[in-house]
Amino acid sequence: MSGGPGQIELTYFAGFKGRGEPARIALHASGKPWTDKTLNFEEFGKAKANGEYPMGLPVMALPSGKVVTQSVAMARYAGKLGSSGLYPADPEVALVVDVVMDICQDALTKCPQDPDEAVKKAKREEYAAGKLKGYMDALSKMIDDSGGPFFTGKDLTVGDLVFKYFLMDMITSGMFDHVPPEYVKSWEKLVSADEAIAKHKVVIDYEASKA
Ligand SMILES: N[C@@H](CCC(=O)N[C@@H](CS)C(=O)NCC(=O)O)C(=O)O
Repeated sequence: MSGGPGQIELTYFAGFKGRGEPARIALHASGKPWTDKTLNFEEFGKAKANGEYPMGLPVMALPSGKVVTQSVAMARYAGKLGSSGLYPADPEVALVVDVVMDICQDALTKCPQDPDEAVKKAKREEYAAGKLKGYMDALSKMIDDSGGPFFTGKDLTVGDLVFKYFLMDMITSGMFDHVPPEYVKSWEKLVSADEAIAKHKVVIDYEASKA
């Protein structure tokens, strides 16, 4: 990986995949030069106190000098660069990718919070049994409809990456408070898709580039 003035720079938290990883993988697959800038929580906290990153991370600096936020938009942009095909050219296939990414954003952003831990636990359990289950069912049906292993069929897209790193990894790593890692096991198709994504050459090549 390389970078510099006039090139792409992605900034996200050090040691975290989450909302940064789909764009990182797509940038790597694009073959374009880019820089992976990471901040630890202390560095982020200081920068935020100074008025930087008002919308949080990730942040992407473009070759034009423009700086943007919004992880899904970045994944989509990165998927269009080069010839990776990670964001499909066909409008209807691209729409399916966008639907997956928007469902995953909804699943995260509608997740209830509460300062009282007992109330948060109750709200999260209700969410897992209700709305989140609905999102998981919808995603599973999309794999059924595509024939798998991925959301648009046999080709990996940024939709698959967003699904894995925003949602599946978040739950299976235990970071989704009060939603247990084994929750995902109720959706066999989603577990299989997650495994197929992890084994895809684009992901393996990216991982190897970090080693
Ligand atoms: N809609 C934004 C949300 C960004 C966001 O909330 N990022 C989190 C980390 S995943 C963050 O930086 N939180 C700390 C903050 O906003 O100060 C996106 O998808 O990029």
